[in-house]
Amino acid sequence: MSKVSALIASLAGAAFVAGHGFVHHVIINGVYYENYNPATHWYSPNPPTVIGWRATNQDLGFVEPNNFGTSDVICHRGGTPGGGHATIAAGDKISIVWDPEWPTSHMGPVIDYLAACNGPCESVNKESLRWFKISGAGYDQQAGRWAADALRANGNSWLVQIPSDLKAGNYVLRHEIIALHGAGSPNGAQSYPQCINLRVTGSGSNVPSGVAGTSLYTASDPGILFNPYVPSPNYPVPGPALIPGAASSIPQSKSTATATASATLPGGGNPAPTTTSTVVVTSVSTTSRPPTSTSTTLRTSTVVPSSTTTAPPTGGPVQSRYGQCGGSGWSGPTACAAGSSCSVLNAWYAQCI
Ligand SMILES: [Cu+2]
Repeated sequence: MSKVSALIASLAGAAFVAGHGFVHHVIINGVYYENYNPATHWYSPNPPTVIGWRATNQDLGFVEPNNFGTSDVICHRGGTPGGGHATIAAGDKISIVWDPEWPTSHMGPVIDYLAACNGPCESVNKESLRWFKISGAGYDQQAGRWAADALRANGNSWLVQIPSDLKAGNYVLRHEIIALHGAGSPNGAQSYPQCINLRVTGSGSNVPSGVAGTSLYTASDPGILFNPYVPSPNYPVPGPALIPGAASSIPQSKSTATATASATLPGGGNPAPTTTSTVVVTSVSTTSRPPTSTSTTLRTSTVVPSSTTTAPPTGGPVQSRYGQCGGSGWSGPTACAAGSSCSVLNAWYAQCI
């Protein structure tokens, strides 16, 4: 392959990888909580304790319909519970912020479920969770756009309201975008489920019944096997019906963070401060950053390694954002695409973030 065609091939690959994403953080009543970052925490020897579930979606990819009957669909591939949780009052709203920007090509619904943990969510068996749908937005005929487009237009974020009559307790929030750009073909839809541990407070008594994650969808559901390339699609949002009283979505707006908090541990405390000298990169977003006026619970900081390369490449191979750019034995590109830089996560892995 010539150098030119090799470059074209690598750029094409970069474009594909950039078409995916994850929930970078959430904001609850002005408080910013870092989420699990599959692109950095997985490789870190000392990742922070976060509210989000750990998973093996290092490619920022998806779960395919042929796996909708497997546990991978519950809280993404290989999902295991987040080590902490955030607290939210029933009736309050949570802003869920994706990164990088959700691609315009990936049209589809945005769906949110809750499941009671009946104990600490940090040690829950995901197979035991029973999910009920608190919102599910598909194609908005009036606005003429998909929920995923509304999400992108809303600063790449989605606002969800916890039912005001929900019984207090520990719940997992399963937030999901389903990308439909390939859904006209069998096994062509893409599910991006993201799970977050919440402790809900309040005086309600409602615990809606739900279904197992592996029973949410099948590959042949009308909302999974669906051709989106028609005018004003009449799209059936897949999965169980909304719980009584729930709206397909609430009016969307962006949330502003005025403080940052770390995850609360199952027993109620905060994680011990990180005192190691290990480099832990906790923020990769270029569109939004933790506020600098922080509460005392902020425990991690963004440490940019001294070996970071920020100069834009002037030639030679370029790695795309979230791709590998260094580490022991690495012979691939060491320059990073514009907007990202090469950060050393450990001796074996450096990454464009
Ligand atoms: Cu994609």
